[in-house]
Formats: sequence, structure tokens, C-alpha cells
Amino acid sequence: MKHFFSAGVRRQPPLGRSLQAAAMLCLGVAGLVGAPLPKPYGPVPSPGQLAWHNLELYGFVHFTVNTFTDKEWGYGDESENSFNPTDFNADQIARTFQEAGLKALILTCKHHDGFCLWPSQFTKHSVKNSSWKEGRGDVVRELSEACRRHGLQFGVYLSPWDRNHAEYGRPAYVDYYRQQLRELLTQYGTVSELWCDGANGGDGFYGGARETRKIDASKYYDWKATWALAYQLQPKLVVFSDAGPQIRWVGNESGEAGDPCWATYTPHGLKGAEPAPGLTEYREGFHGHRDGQFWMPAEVDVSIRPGWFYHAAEDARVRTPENLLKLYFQSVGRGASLLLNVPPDRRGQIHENDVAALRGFKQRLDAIFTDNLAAGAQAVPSNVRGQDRQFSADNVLDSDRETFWSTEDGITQPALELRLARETTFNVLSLREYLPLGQRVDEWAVDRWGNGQWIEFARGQAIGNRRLWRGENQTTSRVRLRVVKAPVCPAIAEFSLHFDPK
Ligand code: FUL
Repeated sequence: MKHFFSAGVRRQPPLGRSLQAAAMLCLGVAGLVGAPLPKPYGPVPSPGQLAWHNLELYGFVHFTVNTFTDKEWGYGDESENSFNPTDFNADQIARTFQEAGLKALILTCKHHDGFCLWPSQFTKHSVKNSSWKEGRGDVVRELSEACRRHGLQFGVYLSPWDRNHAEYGRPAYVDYYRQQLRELLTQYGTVSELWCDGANGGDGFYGGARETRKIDASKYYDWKATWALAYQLQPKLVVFSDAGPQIRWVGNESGEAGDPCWATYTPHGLKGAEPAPGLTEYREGFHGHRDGQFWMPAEVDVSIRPGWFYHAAEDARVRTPENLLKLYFQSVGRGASLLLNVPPDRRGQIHENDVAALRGFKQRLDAIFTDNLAAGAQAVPSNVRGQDRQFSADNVLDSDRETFWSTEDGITQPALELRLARETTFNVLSLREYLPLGQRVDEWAVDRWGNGQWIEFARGQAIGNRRLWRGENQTTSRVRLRVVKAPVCPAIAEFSLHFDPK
């Protein structure tokens, strides 16, 4: 178990920063004392997890025979010919995602029905036996290449449960699953995330047996070995499941992370079992654990439509831009990431209604976040670590999450005032911590200066990768962030002010 979850455990901060600190020390620049970096607190992210935190918003693509049979879960007996997009356009899908500001795309290469969107050599149940493109089509190839053309990272969903495979439930299927994983992780370039679903076992076709098969999810797949293979083939890959090990499920499919949502977490297995996909107390993923043993941040997966797959009957039930923005604030804005599912239609393209919703969502995001109303402010901190410019309060204003403001050890309730050039109206705040030093802030508050006194208007627990607050208009020329509770000195990377015109 230990080695299982080791990816995100205690690490030193990136070498670059230590070298920078050392260089500053040697140079003896006037006014700089070269204070040491604060010691990391608790579990810290691995490089792969840090890269994942940078994505924040990315897309899910549910596409398979279900798109054509109008189902959510195929039984496994669907004819290969049922998969027949009339005008599949991988560039249209990738472009739509890229234009909406999504940074990656995760494809259901195989859903529970077992149909493979790539011509796997280990099964007949794939695109190669479909009349689509006369059996020469490969959705995984086309979409992974389109992602690269549009600057998106590419991730794979390979359902552990397979209702088509005759050997499902027996050891041979686990070998098959790994062979398929090997194909996906060696033939399609860099894969950023492996998505391991928790749905496991039940009734299905199973090569014609048409029966119910149950597996012991804690033992059957031997996930340790499967994930070790994945890391060996794709060293930068992060694995998602309700048990992590790098990224955890938030525990619901309604698009909401807890408030607070800690990046730290200890997955607990059901009924004392070892935690495994489909076998964890997944509801705990909503808030995470402040004293969690691992850095295992939450991913919020949600669909833009009621179903995960495309159904024409849901064309009028696409989420509105305003609703998508709400999901963004309650996921990305609580330190989690938002995995937004946008399923292609029977043409094999993103439907016009979804394209319009995504466009509107992007316009709303841009209207709020393009301008930082605190840019150019004077940052006045109550304390700076070692009077060292490396830890200067100005760092919170430079839109660079690699630089941060920090204080002396033992100063755990500092304040940072932003003196704005003029009276400014804002109604959105954005905060970030410097993650390589761990999640350091328990509680924070923000005040504005008005009528000769400080007036608190926002307060919350946890900051982490990103903390957004949205509320009433605040008009002032002075804003103050207070760290209310922290076990150690904070490391605040960003503090910005924005205006939501709606
Ligand atoms: C679930 C699956 O059963 C759904 O079909 C969908 O793929 C969702 C994202 O995960 O567990």
C-alpha cells in the first residue's frame, strides 16, 4: 500500500528554486539576506501532479456504440457495425475543446460494453470489424493526433469492467486489460492521465454466457501491477480513480467539490478492505482530509448533458454558460480540477448546442479573468521572510504561480494589504498557494477598507491550487488578505481581484 501511493509523498521543492536561493545568497545582493525556503508542510505534489494542477479545466469524451444505440451502458452484445459515425471529425472536437479553454481531453477508448475505439489486436470487438471506414478507422489515433495539433494533452479511459469479454471475471481478462493498456500507452504518443472507473461487474454478454459475474475489486485487477506498468510506459502519467493514487474522485457526478476541498487525502477501503477503484469510502473525496496521508487532489467529473453519451432527446438539455461557470467556481475555485464531458453526436462531432454553450462559458470566463484589477497595486505585507526579495509580497501580483510571498517561521497569521491605484469595484477574488511546499493555510479572510475601518467580506477554509470567491460588489482602494489559521508560515503565490459584469 505504501509504495502504491508514494507518487505524491514528501518531496523537496524543485531544484531551480533552491539554486536560485543559493545564487542569491552567494551574490549577497544589497538588502537580501538569502533566507532559506520554508520547510514543506505535510504531503507535497509530485511533478506529474503539479503539471495536472496546471490544467484545471479539461474535457471528457464519451463515445462508443452507446452513441448509436441510445444507451448509457451497453450490454456487450452490440454489433461492431452499430458504431457508425456519419462524419467523424476529430479536429472539430479538439478545436471546440481548445477554443473553450479546455487543456486536455480524455477519451473513452473502451467503455463497459467492451467495444474498442482503436483496432486492438487482442479482440475482434473493435472498430476494425465495423463497416465505419471499412474497418480501417481508429478513433484513438485520430483524436490523439488532433489533440496534439490543438495543443491539448490526451488521456485514456479504459473501463476495467468489460461486458463483452468472455474471460471477464477470470485471470485471463486481467492479462487482456494490461495488453490493451500497453497498446494505448505505446502507440498514441504521450498520455497524461489514465482514468480508472469504479463500476465493476454485474450482468453482461461475456462472450455469449449472458450472466452475472461478480469480482472482488480489492484483489481481481491487482492494480499495483497494472499501474506500475502504466508508469513504466508513460512516466509522466497520473492515474485517476476513487482510490487515487495520484488523482482522486470527488465522489459525485454533479460538478461540485466540497468547501473546503483539501488536496490531501487518505483513501479508506470499504469494510476494512484495501482501497481500490470501486471499493472506497468515496464520499470522503468531497472534502478530502486536512491531515490526509497523501497529496491526492480531487477531480470533478460532470457532463454537459444529463447523460454521459450523446442522446438526441437531450439536445435541449445542454447546460447553460451560466451553469458551467457555477460548476467552475465550485470545482476549480475550490482547488479541484473540472473534467467536463462533452459527448460527440452520431456524426462524430460536438453538437451545435454544446458548441454554443462552451463558447458562452469561455466568454464568461474571459470577461471575469482577463483583467486582474490588482495588477499594479502596492503590496504591503505584515512580514516578509528574511526581508528577502525572493519571498516578497509583490510575488502575489505577477501572475506567476512559481513565485510566492512567505513569512518568517512562526509567523502564521500574517496580513497582506493591496493598495490599489484608485477606487476599484470587484466581486471576485482568486488566491493560490505555492504547492511544492504543501497545503499550508487552514483558514483565510479578506477585508476591504471603508469608512475608516477594515470590513471583512470574505472568509474560507483552504486555498491550495486555487481558491475563488464570488460575491457582492466591493468598492475600495485597499484590500487586505489575512491568514487566520495556519500550522506554519504561508506561501501565497497569487492574490488577484476581478469583476464579474453579470
Ligand atoms: C461511471 C460510468 O459508469 C459512467 O458510464 C461514466 O463513464 C462515468 C464517467 O463513470 O462510473
